[in-house]
Amino acid sequence: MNNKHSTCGFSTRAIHHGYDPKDHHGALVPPIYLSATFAFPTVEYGAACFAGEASGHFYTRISNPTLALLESRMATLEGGEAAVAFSSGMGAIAATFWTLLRPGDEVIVSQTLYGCTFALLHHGIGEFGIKVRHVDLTDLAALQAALSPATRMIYCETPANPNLRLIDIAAVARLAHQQPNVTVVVDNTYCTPYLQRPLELGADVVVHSATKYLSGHGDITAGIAVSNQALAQRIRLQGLKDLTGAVMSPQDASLLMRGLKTLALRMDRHCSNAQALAEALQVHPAVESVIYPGLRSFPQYELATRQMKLPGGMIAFELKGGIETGRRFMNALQLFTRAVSLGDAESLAQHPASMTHSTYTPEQLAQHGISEGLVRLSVGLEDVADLLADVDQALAKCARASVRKAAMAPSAVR
Ligand code: 4LM
Repeated sequence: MNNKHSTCGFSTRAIHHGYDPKDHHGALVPPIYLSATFAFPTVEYGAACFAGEASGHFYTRISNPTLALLESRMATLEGGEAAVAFSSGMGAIAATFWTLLRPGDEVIVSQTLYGCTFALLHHGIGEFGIKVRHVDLTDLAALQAALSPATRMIYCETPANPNLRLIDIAAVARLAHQQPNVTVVVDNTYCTPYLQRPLELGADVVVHSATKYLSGHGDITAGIAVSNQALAQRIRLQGLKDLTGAVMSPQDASLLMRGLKTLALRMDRHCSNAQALAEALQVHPAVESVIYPGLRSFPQYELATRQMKLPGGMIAFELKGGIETGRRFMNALQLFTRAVSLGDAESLAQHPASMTHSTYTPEQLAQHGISEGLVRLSVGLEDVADLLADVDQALAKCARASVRKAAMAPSAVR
């Protein structure tokens, strides 16, 4: 693989790393190798490939030239040695868990997680003899107390989906690595390596839903795990090859590489649009509270500025009047699309408690800091003036509805 850009900047590597048109008939865009299987020159060579003694592609569930190029790009962008491509974020997360955890092990996970990751822990690995312990990882004393000789993994999202709580990756990794055999895994979906690089802060594995910002156009489901050579190889040969089989398709790898070329540009725009919207929401009289790492009112503002290059494109907020007003707001949006997922060019709005996090019971939602009234915005790439206008008209509609409702209430009639 061509590595002549390995010392270049982030965007140059996102566009060029590992590829030279000269090696591919001058093709500017890397070819898509659709082949599921690969010819062996001899039976002996085939056997050596299977024994791990010869390099070369032999079956796409294990490796493929298009996937290999994507993986090398993701590895360099995350500051890791190797990456493994999956057919979804959940594929990457499940394969990492199944590879690294065994019955009798304990995994310490942060309080708030994406709904299906939470479900995988509780209905998946939690039912196979692996103990799952939710710990407030912002409290290092609580983490210290929770660590035991059986702890094999610490897993977190930072910022967390959907309430944007941050975990100090360097502090958690330092504490975790005082004990042997603890792997720190960080879901970096909300940030991407352009905003935050957990491996450089001491984490061992980074996982992604590449369905989101990395691909950026809402047209694939994909996942990635990035780590050192040894761990990535274990995740590939156990988690991917045998335990899940959740391999990315070569076509999706090509679309994902196209997305990576504009990742830095897109993230800058997502962040500047989100900052403007968060500031506008914060001063609006209909709004109860806004959670956005770029606001000085954000409780972990200092950690956000230290750990993240920019505050990201996701906002969570509550309206006065709670979820009823929140529903009216979301139904009144005209430019924002009512949809789950995030990181697309289109701005999206959704209700975590009844959608992405409906895998939590109402008690678990309260316990894990996901309030019923929370509205989540994935701020897209549209013109910020149009986004502000849409939010403003939707807020005006729900405020008018609240005034009407108050006027019709029996106490007002009297
Ligand atoms: C959503 N999220 O929030 P796949 N990790 C994080 C995520 O937000 C997601 C996944 C993993 C949403 C999907 C509907 C932090 C997904 C899972 O969907 O399996 O690629 O990623 O809206």
